[in-house]
Amino acid sequence: MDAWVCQAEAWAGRVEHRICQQTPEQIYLAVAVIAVTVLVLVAASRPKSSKPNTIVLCGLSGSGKTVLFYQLRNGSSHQETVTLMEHNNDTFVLHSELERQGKIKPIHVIDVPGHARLKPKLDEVLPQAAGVVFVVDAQDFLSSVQAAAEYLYDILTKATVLKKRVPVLIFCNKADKVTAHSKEFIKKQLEKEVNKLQESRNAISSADITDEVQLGVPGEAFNLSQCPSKVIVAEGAGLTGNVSAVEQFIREYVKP
Ligand SMILES: Nc1nc2c(ncn2[C@@H]2O[C@H](COP(=O)(O)OP(=O)(O)O)[C@@H](O)[C@H]2O)c(=O)[nH]1
Ligand SMILES: [Mg+2]
Repeated sequence: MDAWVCQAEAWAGRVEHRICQQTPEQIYLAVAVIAVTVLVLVAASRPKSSKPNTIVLCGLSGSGKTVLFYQLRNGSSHQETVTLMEHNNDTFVLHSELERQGKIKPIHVIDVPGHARLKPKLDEVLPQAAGVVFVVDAQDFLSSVQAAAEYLYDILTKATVLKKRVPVLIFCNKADKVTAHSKEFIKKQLEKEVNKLQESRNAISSADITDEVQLGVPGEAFNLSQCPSKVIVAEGAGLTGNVSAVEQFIREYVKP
């Protein structure tokens, strides 16, 4: 044991002697090298922050989600075996980016069927969402405006969407049809319907006090820009490949 202590003391003495021989610059440099090495090692050993790369496609049945899904993935609207209840869920590089050089981050896209029976699926997928694409049938819009507004309201008031301010793109689909409504019209109508929904829900909930979420500013007509989440309205057509608004939205929130 004594031999060990002697040995250690001799070593310490030698190290001290060596350090004394160095210039202050050399000592600073050595300390800096050690500090940088430690920092690099700590940074490398930390788990990588996993930013969400999931985009949720939702909207009423028939709005064009599945066609949009194939357009984003395959660059064509051609669908593989489709059954009504099946949902498409895949991770891929956008078709429009296949030609691009370098490493491109793939995107996880989930097509949530609009069928009411499958709505619980939304609660399952929304917590992982980097963005939501809410598809609206711009041609057949007026016959389904109430249902569409209810669905949109549901999404905008989900706790996870509010908390994480998940951005939402309202994609007015089927713009290839001459009779399709404009995105400005659709936005106004949806706001009007959401306003009505909010008023009727407030009337009910003020009777028995609940902690119902309030979208927008009390006493003011509802406007999508009042939502905590960023809500964008754009138009296009999945069927004809006019989906650049969706691709831009995806790339804004899932960086390549
Ligand atoms: N004209 C036109 N029809 C579309 C477009 N997108 C989808 N459709 C049609 O709308 C119907 C429903 O599409 P689908 O993708 O199955 O809707 P989903 O129920 O939301 O998945 C199909 O007949 C599609 O061919 C579009 O951009 N333009
Ligand atoms: Mg579908």
